[in-house]
Amino acid sequence: MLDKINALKTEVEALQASSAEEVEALRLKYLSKKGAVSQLMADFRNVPADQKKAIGMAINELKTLATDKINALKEATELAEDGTDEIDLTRTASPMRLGTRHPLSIVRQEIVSIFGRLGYAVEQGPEIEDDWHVFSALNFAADHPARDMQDTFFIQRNPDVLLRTHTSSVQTRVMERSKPPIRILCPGRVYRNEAISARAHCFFHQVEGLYIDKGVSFADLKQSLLYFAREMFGPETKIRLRPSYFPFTEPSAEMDISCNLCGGKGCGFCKGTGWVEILGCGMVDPNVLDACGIDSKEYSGFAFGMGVERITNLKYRVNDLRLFSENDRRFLNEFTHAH
Ligand code: 2NL
Repeated sequence: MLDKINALKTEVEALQASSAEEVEALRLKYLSKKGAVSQLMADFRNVPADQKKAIGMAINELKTLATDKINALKEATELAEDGTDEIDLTRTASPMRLGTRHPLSIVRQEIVSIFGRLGYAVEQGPEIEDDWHVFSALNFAADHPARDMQDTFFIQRNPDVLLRTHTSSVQTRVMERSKPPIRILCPGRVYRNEAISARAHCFFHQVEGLYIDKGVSFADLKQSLLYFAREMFGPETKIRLRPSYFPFTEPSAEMDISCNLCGGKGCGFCKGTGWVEILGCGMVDPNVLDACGIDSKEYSGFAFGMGVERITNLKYRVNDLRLFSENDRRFLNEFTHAH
């Protein structure tokens, strides 16, 4: 009988299992009521008294060995089934969640690309500016309301260090340092001292454009902006210009496009008018050219400015400005396939 027990010990030590079912089969085979160990216990009654001690110990050892071995196999197969102790190198990689471009970047890039096709080069400049480049060179009167503490952020209470309120300051700098022809596009962040709401924020993004050369006319402005509107909002888009006022342009106009929601019939979005405003524009005021060292008798130009948020709202129907700066993934992920 000892030989039989020792043979079982060797067998048990060599046990292998690769699934929970196999482990359970082994448990039944060795440790259940009808298993090998119980069988030995039953046979134990017939063991002669002088051998009972040795055989009893041997059976107990076998039982402990089988219990430990089967428990170890059980643990190992459970780990393997969890996938935590083994890496399957043949498995396809899990799909990676790609980041998304910010909607304002998508739209800014599209604006830059459209005007790029008309020959406009991108220029950038500082966000912290001085009075001359933001206001004085651009024909803002000394008492113009935009210079007011209420609207502009000043830095360290110094009236000559301020956050730009429009990207025109970049154009001032380009005009000062270069000779026409000038054909530039200035995308950038601008700041206004306003209470934050769904419709206003203390910063927003602008793209301004400037074209200066000999003989540039209002007809050039109209045709360039019509091209932009059709590229941006579709070939059926119509434009209309309404007279307006800006300190740096004369004449000035605001441009509407035919409502891209109802196609111009009139709907809630365009308040029944069939038109929505998208930008401001005009012929550069001769005072601005002269202030920047460009002879207004020789050269003329047009300029325009638009809010990137406004264009994005029109294109993607975002109705709350705050969404653009909260970086909520649920919002940003909507633009995964936009570009
Ligand atoms: C708007 C209107 C505009 C300009 C910006 C400009 C710049 C220079 C000279 C003349 Cl250096 N004009 N910029 C002109 C007309 C309108 O912006 O509604 N922007 C959001």
